[in-house]
Amino acid sequence: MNTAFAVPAIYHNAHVTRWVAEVAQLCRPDRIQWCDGSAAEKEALTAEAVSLGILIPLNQQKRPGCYYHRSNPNDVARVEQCTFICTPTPDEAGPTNNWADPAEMSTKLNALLAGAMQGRTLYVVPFLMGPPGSPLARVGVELTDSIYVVLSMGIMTRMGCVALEQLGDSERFTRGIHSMLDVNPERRYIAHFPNENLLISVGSNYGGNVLLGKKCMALRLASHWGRDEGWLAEHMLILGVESPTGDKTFIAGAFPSACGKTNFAMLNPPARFAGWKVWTVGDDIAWMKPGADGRLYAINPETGYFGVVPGTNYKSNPNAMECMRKDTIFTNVALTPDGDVWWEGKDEPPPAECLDWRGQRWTPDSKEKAAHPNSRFCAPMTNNPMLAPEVNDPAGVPISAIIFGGRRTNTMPLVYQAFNWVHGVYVGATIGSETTAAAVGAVGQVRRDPMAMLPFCGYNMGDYFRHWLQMRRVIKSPPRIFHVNWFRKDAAGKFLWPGYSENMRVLKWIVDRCRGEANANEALLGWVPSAQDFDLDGLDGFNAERLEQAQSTDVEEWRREVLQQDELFIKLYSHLPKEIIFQRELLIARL
Ligand code: OXD
Ligand code: MN
Repeated sequence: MNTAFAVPAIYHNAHVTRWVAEVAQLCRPDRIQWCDGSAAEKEALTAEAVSLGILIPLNQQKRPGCYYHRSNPNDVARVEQCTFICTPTPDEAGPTNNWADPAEMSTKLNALLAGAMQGRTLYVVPFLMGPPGSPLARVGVELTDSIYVVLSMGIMTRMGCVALEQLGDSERFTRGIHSMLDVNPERRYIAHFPNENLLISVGSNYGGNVLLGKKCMALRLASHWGRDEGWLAEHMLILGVESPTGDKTFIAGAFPSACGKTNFAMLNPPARFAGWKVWTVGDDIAWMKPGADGRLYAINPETGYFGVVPGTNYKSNPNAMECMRKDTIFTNVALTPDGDVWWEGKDEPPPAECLDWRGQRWTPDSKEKAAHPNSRFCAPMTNNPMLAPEVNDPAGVPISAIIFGGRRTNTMPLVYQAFNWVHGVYVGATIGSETTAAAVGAVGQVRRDPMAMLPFCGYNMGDYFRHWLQMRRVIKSPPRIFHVNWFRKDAAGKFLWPGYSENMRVLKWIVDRCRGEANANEALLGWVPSAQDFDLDGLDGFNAERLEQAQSTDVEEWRREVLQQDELFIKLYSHLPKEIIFQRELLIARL
């Protein structure tokens, strides 16, 4: 090994160094950089990224520490058709995943990786998912040829020495290999090898495909670990609601991509709720394990937000706006002449001219959007004014409620509570949402997205439902389960519910239900609030009648809904737990 490959002392784990040498031999980088996660390293890497044109510094007076990145226009979202679960049999991956034979996929990817890093640097990026010392935390090492990935991993994870310390001499770490290759959709694969605890991602440089700690490890691989070890790895936000008397209630929530999950995780209570606070623990992923007291405890494995930018403003998400004021990497938004960023839905009106996400001149008359609909900000969670102090607690936070939701123009009421855990699992298993720009594909169609995990569950979804059902046995005090829909419209096409900070009213009812302080009526779908139980005070243009409309159950729409569920159930038939089918029967009987 030449001196450029000399290993720093902190890399004393022989399993890591041996594997890096193997991968280097295959990919043949010019250099290896062993990352330590220090501030000096970040500064040097940032300077290098700027000199290479990968990052453009933004106006440092306005946005200190902020940088701008444009992706390849062919590489702007997760690509589910290129995402593979490589289990020994297709049945294990299930019909909702793309399966590939592990040996065949390995051969194909090794051929693509051979010599792929010539002329490039291989960065060794050790990272820790979860608070140091947490029994739930896991270590990964990503080997990548992208500086953008290294800098983003530095924001999204506990990166560097802290991960190596947690790992010690253990060989138990997730191995992740990433090469951009030539960023060609024809050679784009995001492959998961659960049995080898291995991830290989090639041909992309888009966050969801390449920040391997996130969707790939913390959801697709971790869902396997959760199943085998009796815990849950979920596509969920975690928030804490603090009452004026200081009581805190922690809630997890699953919403399909781009349903306003980050907004909800950072909700600012409206004036009506003086003295109430909402704290963010996480905005995307929750790892949840039963504690000794019989409750479910959750950690956020991440340390940053990789959120959708368009539509974010001081009304929809003031805390996210604060997050983006410093030390943030923006990708694919628009660049203004004064070195700031702009996007559709920002508070300020469009600039007279700017450069769009492709780098082309844009004016308000342009037909195309200035920012890509899936443009992102990547910001450290410590920028969030409402970051929960418990976020680094190795024990996690006790979860009192789980909320499922989707983007539905009709059918789904504003809020209802499942009758019990099994019913709640059915409610989560059947969520549907109208598709958005977060993934490649058609926009606006209802897609079944069980527990918002359709693109992220690394094994057979039928078995995943069974695992959820079985978890009831080990959680003595299970969280209450709710379903919400902020997006229902009236006959005139107007949103029924004002949403945004007013979602606090729904949250308040949920918190009160968990604490045994609010009544509910038994309805067709579950327990629902009556107008007396639901705080409507000071809500402009939303009254008890509007609430009734937002809460109404249209039996015809529900007949259609139940029939649509069949599509998923038939697909999963051979693995579908009978409890799910019984719950559907019970619902049909109630209808
Ligand atoms: C995400 C997603 O980027 O869910 O978080 O697509
Ligand atoms: Mn997500």
